[in-house]
Amino acid sequence: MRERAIARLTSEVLGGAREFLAGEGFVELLPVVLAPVTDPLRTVPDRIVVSAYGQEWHLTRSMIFHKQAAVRVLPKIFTFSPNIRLEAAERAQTGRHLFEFIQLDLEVRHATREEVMDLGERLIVHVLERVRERCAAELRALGRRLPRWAPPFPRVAWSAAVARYGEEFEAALSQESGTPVWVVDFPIHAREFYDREDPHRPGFLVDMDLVYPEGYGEALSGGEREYLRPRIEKRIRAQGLDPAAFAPYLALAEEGLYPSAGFGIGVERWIRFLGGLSHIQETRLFPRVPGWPVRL
Ligand code: ASN
Repeated sequence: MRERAIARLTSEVLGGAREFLAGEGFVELLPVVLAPVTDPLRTVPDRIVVSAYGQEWHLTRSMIFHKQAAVRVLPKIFTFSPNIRLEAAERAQTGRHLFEFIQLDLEVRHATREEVMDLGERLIVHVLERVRERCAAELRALGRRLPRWAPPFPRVAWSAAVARYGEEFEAALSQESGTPVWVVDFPIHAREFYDREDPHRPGFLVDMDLVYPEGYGEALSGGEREYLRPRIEKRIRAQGLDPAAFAPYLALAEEGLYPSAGFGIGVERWIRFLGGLSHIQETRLFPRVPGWPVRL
């Protein structure tokens, strides 16, 4: 039964990720669901804001600001974070979008992009091998043959990917690639204000995405972070956003943030890839697909 196989595979992914990260010295934090400020995500303009106790609360779109706050307390943290992103209903057809999903979000104090890319490769291979080892029956039931990967994965600069495939390069890159592939050095306009601008290449960011092969699209996204208050404020303004809307985060930056780097992996997309599933709705017993009816 597919539902049962996918649920067991999910459990191995969560267990495998926890096992790997514990071995790397990470501490797991409990997630935040409601917050006074959340990820701006300009590509997803609609948001859910609720009023309670005389103030407004955002449903978490990502825990990016909380991750930067958390590495003030512990050097290596991760969390399985529920994210709500009100994607357009047309995105139901991509097979890759849920409007409620879980992201494995991690952050490392004083880390560089290179260090978290290396970590990401080892994490993904660890989980792939654990699933291969422990989910043979489930993979058979799903008709999935897993690939074998040997890091380091190839890299392509954002500008080279655009030159080859155009601005919507992700699908073609994913389709053509035989291994996961890194896309690095996004231009400043393409991402949110918290990714760090490269001090040696103004206008470009020290960030990255990892794209799955076989047409499954984005696996993870992250980078180094801006951490100095004046720079953060400048980046907020440059994107036409109002610094007042980010007051709690700017207050924290005023107290002092560490340099850090990290990334988030969409858990349901990971399961979709590992299970070879055509639509992400199969990854959840209670999926939230944009615009689609729900049973429970
Ligand atoms: N988790 C991502 C990061 O670490 C942010 C996001 O999900 N938008 O950069």
